[in-house]
Amino acid sequence: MSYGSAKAMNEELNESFESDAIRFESGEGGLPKAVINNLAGTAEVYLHGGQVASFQPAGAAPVLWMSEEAVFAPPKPIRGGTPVCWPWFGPKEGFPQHGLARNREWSVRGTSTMGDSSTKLVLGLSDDDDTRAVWPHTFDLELWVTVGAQLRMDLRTRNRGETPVEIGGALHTYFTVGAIDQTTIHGLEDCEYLDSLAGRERKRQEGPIRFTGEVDRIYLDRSDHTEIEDPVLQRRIRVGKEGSATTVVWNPWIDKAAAMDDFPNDGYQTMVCIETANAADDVHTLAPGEQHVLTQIVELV
Ligand code: TA6
Repeated sequence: MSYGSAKAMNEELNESFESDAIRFESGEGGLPKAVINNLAGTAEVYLHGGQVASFQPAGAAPVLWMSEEAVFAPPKPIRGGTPVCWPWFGPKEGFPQHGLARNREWSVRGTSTMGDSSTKLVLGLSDDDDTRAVWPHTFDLELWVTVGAQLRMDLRTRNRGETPVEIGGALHTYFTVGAIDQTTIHGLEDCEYLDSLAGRERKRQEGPIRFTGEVDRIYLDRSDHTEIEDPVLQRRIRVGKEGSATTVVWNPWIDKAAAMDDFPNDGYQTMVCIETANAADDVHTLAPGEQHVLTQIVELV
């Protein structure tokens, strides 16, 4: 995006949507972003990919992790925050991994201040010739981002076609931790999972999750939340969810981190992904006109 067009776009967006708590400006790579700042918290959301890039409750350290080597150049997805994986999670023969939503520009559909003084931003993506060439369906997708002491993301899919459509995906959130080898994930004890490092072999989680190597698992998890225990940053992050029966846990560890060009070699030490998903068999078949909402709620507890 050229500087001139980005400047004009931000001026137009601010004319329509700016308030005391939200404004639009050029971010990394000159890409347009919403900057949300209210008494309870701050966040930045890029229109590219409809991607929350940061979240920080008032008085706390940043909660989301962003790669220092992230590339802000469409169509490459931004490495950090919450990439929106949709309408599928993971690899799909002949299609882009994690779907088509995270490498396209979303539009701003509205902003509002909620009763509790949190700030809500609504972004939208609907089908066009380009998306239909990749995935031949008519849809409307909205991401509602609500920022306060919590970060709430609601991903709402509506099937606007004449035939049923199968929808999967994930809110693929990267969290900052002080040290991965001292981090514990609670809430998935005794849960079955598919081990993506072993051909999605079905296994069972013994006790809380700790990290001594690469972890890439789809937990068949119907509970409503997990928690990240971080003794280094002396905090616990609660990751609540609705509309999801699978939770993905991922840390690339040394070799996978070194293999990614937009990920620092030592970046694995201070991040973990907890992804609120509709992955594997946890997909939704929507009749024409039907909708599905996938929700993730992040807060310090
Ligand atoms: O969420 C885990 C995962 O599916 C891993 O297998 C890894 O591929 C990660 O997503 C990141 O995928 P990306 O396409 O963003 O590099």
